[in-house]
Amino acid sequence: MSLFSDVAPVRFEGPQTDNEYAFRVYDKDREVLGKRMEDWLRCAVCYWHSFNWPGQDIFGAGTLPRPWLGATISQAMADAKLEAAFDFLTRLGMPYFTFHDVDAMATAATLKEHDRNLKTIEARIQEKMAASKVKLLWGTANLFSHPRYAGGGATNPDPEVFAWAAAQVRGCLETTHRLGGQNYVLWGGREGYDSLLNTDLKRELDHYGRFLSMVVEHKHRIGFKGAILIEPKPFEPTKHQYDRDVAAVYAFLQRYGLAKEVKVNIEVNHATLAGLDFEHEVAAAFTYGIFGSIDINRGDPRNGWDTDQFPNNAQELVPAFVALIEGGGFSTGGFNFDAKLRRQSVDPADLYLAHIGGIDTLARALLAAADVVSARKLAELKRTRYQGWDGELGRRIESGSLDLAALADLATASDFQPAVRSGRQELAESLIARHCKY
Ligand code: XLS
Ligand code: NI
Ligand code: NI
Repeated sequence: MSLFSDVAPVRFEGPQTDNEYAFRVYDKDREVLGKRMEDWLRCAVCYWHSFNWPGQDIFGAGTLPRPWLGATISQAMADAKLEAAFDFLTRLGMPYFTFHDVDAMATAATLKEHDRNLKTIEARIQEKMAASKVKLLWGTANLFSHPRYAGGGATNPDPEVFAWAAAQVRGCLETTHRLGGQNYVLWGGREGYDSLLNTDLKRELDHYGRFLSMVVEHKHRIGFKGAILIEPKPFEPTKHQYDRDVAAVYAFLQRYGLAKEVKVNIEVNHATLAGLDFEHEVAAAFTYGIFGSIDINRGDPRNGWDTDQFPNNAQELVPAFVALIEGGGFSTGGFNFDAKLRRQSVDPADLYLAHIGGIDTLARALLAAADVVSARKLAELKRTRYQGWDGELGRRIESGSLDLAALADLATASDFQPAVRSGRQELAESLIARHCKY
C-alpha cells in the first residue's frame, strides 16, 4: 500500500472508454511498422519530478503530499519513496524509470556516507526491479543542487569540487551498470557561466573535456555497455550552458575526441528554449550519428523557462516522430517523461492522469508518423526535390571530381538558367495534418 495504491492497474481500453484511468491509444502490443508500440516508445517515469519534488517554486513551499520528503532524507524516508515509486510504476505499467543518485538515496554529508547510502538504496532498487518488470532506462548524478556545485561540477574553478563530481559520477555510473541501466546521462547542470568577466572559458572547457574522457574510460573499464549521453540545454540554471544544443555538443565532442563515444539525450523544451524546433534537434543528432534518447515534455510558448509540462499536442510532435522512424528508432534510448505536475495538482491521481495523457499523446504521434512514413508522399516529395543531384552534373559535384574552376567553366559554357521550383512546403504540412486522426 502506498500513496498511489488507489488507482487500479492502468490498461488499454480504446478511444471509446469513459475511464480516465485507462489508455485510449497506447496499446503496448499493437504492431506499428513491424515493432510493438511499447518497443517504439520505451517510456520511462522520472524519479525527480514525480517522487522527489513536493511542488515548491521560488515563490512558495511544496503543495504536493510527498510524506517521504524533508530537509534531510533518512533511510526510512528513502525506502518509503521507493515503495511508492514502484507502486506507481507497476500500476501505470511503464517499462522503465530514470533517477539521479540523490533522488533515491538517504542524504549524505561526506563521500564515504554518499557511497554507503547509494549502495544501500541500490540493493533495494534491485529487489524492486526483480519483483516487477520495471527496468532502468538511465541513471545520472546530481551535480547541481548542493551548494558546493554553485560554480559547476566538472567546470568548477575549484579542483576539489571537480573531484567530488568525479566521485559521485563513478558511484552512480557503477550503480547504473549493476542495475542493468541502458544509458548513463550527464545533463550539464551548472556547467556554464553567468558572466564571462570571471570565467576562464578555455580552462573550463578543457576540464569538462577531461571529465567526460574520464567517464568514458571508466565506462569501458567496468564493462558498461550502455550509452553515455549528454543532455543539451541553452540556459537555466546558468546564463550560458556549455551544452547549448546538439550542434554545440557535437563540436565539443569532436574537439575532445569523443564523438564516437558519447551521444545526446534531447529534451523537447530545451530545444525550444534554444530557439530550435524539437524535430531539428532529433534530425541533427541522427545526421551527426549521436542520437541517443529523448526527455519528453513541453514548454509554454509565452514562458521563457523550463516549465516541464506533460506533452499533450500530438500533431506538434509528428515531424520529430517522422525523423525518429526514418532514423531507425531508439536503440538504447527511450521517452523519459521529464515532466512535472502543476502545483495545484495535489491529488495522487493527478500523477496518473498526467502520465496517461502524455503516453497517449506519444502513441497518437507515433501512429500518425507511421502513416506519414508508410504513405511515402513526404519521401517522394523530397526525392523529386533533389532529383537533379541524381543526374550527371549532381553526381560529378558530389563525387568531388570537379574543382571550383572546372565547375565554374562548365556552368558558364553550358549557360545554366535554373528556374525556381516549388518546395511544396504547404503540401508537406498538410500531409502531416491529414494523418493526425488518432
Ligand atoms: C533539467 C534537466 C534534468 C535532466 C536530468 O532541465 O532536464 O531534469 O534531465 O538531470
Ligand atoms: Ni531532462
Ligand atoms: Ni529540463
